[in-house]
Amino acid sequence: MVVFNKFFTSVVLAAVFAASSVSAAPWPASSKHATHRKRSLPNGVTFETFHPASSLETFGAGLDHPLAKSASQDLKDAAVTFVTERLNIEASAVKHRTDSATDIITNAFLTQQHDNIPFANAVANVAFKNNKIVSFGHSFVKPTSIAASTPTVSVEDAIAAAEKKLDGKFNDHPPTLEFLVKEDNSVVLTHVVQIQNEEAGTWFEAFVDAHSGEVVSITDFVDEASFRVIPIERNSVNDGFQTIQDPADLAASPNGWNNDGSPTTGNNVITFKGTQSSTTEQSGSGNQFIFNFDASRQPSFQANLDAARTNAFYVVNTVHDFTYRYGFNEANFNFQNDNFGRGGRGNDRVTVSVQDSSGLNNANFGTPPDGQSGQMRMFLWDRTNPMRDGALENDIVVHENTHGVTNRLVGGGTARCLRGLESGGMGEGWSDAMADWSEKTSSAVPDFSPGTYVINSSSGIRSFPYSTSSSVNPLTYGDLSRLDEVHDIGEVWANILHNVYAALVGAHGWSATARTNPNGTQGNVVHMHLFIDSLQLMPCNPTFLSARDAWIQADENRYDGANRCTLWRAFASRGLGVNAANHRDDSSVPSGC
Ligand SMILES: *[C@@H]1O[C@H](CO)[C@@H](O)[C@H](O)[C@H]1NC(C)=O
Ligand SMILES: *[C@@H]1O[C@H](CO)[C@@H](O)[C@H](O)[C@H]1NC(C)=O
Ligand SMILES: [Ca+2]
Ligand SMILES: [Zn+2]
Repeated sequence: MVVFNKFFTSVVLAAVFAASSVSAAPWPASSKHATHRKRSLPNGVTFETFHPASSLETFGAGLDHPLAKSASQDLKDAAVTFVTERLNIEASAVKHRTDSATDIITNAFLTQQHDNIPFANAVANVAFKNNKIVSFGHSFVKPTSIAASTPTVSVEDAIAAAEKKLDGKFNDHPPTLEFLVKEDNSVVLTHVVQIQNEEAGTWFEAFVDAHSGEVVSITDFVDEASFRVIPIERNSVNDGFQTIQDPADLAASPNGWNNDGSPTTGNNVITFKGTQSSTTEQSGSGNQFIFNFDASRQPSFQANLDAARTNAFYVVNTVHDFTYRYGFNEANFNFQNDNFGRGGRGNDRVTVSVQDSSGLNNANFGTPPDGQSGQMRMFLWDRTNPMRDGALENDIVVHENTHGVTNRLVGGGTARCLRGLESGGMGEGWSDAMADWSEKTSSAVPDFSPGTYVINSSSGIRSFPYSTSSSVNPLTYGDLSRLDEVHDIGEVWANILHNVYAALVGAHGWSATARTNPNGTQGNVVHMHLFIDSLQLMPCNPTFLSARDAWIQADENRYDGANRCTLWRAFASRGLGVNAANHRDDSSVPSGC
């Protein structure tokens, strides 16, 4: 406990840690959005997970880092020293886990630790630009007690307990030993093991108390959709197929998407039905995948199945390539089998199961940590006859794929950092916002409704179209006080980002080559840079407020704050003004805007 004595004596810390003393603050019930999430598992078990509150400090043009003037210029050391000084804790309580670099910043990811054992849910991220610190996110805690560091329950017994509780099988991913902070800030020692159930489509990381054998928490890697080749900018079968020559972006996929002669399997993605050996063969040599979709027949009709596997292959590769251009690359935890020696962990291309038999009228995406494949499952929809195939509605495929992007970019590849209710809600929002971005064909910003094809209705699957009109879509930040489901919360965030996009395109115009050229000055290019950059600045389990601050700082980092007022006005127009807090709207902007 010596390590944490300073927590109790420091006055400065009262402010820094106010956010993590959950039990002490008489907050509105909705404040639990940031720190908790309830889940009901398919086997009837319910779990409420706890995620220590996180905060984000941004520093504009940057602070000098503690080692800037010393002999050691090592950013790892600088990050550790900065965190220990800022939080007034011992260096032995901080562990550097990994870092990543973009074209403008370097991010160090750290964990709280005790006896050299990392904390799973108390983490930090420090971003550097030009040798200065531009932002600091963290969820470190002041433990009330810490369990003994040597397990008294074996990992085998922990696996057995997790398999039983979560109704699945251990998947052989190597278990780890980590501390876990509970809601009362007591800290338990846990065996962390992955449990999957292929038929039920579940995939969990279980935290099993290494002294009591109890399953104390989970990470649910699967983002469920809950939705009440077609060129990427078109949406579905209804907008027409087109034969596209050589769509791979060789800057992002140097060997192309697949080899001549090979089926729908490549370095970034494999699409199949049932088992991974059931891919679609080329219809002709030279990477031809030309299948004539027949709308009058069921999805199981051979040409329709081949069209679905081909379209999903095309869309997931396209998302791989354009997000790569904006920084979701090997070193930033993307999905590829071969990383060509450019950092990060490979062997984790996206696996896409089309017409997956485990569900209907839905889709989902399982995002494990960097180095394990993302798993997309696309289902059929039975609202029409013939049924419709989710793999043939691009906004659904892009939505699912984007769960992988956001879960990997926030928190440095652990896939643990969008698991609270509010952060999980933003995960849903980003997924719709990415689909919104990818379907634009001009500087116009029409209302956007995902899921129109699968349910055969122009209203789509959300409550309101995303819109710049408050009468079409009235959602604002303040609605979080009454919403408690991730897709509902996601609608608020996606609508805010729709308005941010409109403001940026209004200010800077629109580029038709944004997907392959990130160097443009146009608004859609700026939007995607800030979208991807901000994910890398956010703390683990961000809130709407810290996410907004990350966008503002991302603009400072990349554009010297050129869009600061544009962004503030757009956020404030939907309730996220400078004085927004505790799910209460505020429309004010900083002075000078
Ligand atoms: C889709 O909706 C339209 C308009 O309501 C209807 O005419 C059409 O038959 C529907 N298609 C299917 C496949 O149900
Ligand atoms: C964008 O700029 C970078 C750096 O100047 C350059 O390497 C890259 O080729 C450019 N990309 C395009 C598509 O022009
Ligand atoms: Ca990877
Ligand atoms: Zn989703």
